[in-house]
Amino acid sequence: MHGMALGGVVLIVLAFLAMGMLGGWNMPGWRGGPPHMDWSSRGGSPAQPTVAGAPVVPVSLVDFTFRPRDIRVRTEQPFNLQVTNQGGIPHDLTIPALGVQVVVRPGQQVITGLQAPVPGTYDFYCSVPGHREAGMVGRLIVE
Ligand SMILES: [Cu+2]
Repeated sequence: MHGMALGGVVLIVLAFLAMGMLGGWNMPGWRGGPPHMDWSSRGGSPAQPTVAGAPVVPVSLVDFTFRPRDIRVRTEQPFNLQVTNQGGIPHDLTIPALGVQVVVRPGQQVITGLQAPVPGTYDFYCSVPGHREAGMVGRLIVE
């Protein structure tokens, strides 16, 4: 009985989290992005659930760079990418090759669970218009 009740609460919490993310994506500021952003048609990919017990890999978004710019992870090991926006405007962390886009509002933090892909270097950037050109680029290095 208790287990079932607890499961229900967890589901409700997850549902609220999901709604919050969807709400974030529907912010008016995010509409009308450049046409080359194919994310805009479906609102981008929401953050993935965190992986219990996996290491946390922090990265900060600032105006206009990533700290650190090189993120190193080990292959065949899931991790939780903890993205914190320390800037004054919305930013995101987009890894095209992995289909990842994490949008974070100023002062907010989003943690997304990721499965480290095959070894290699995966470029990421902020897809907010002009930010990539301003230097918001980095690399996820899987070794
Ligand atoms: Cu940005």
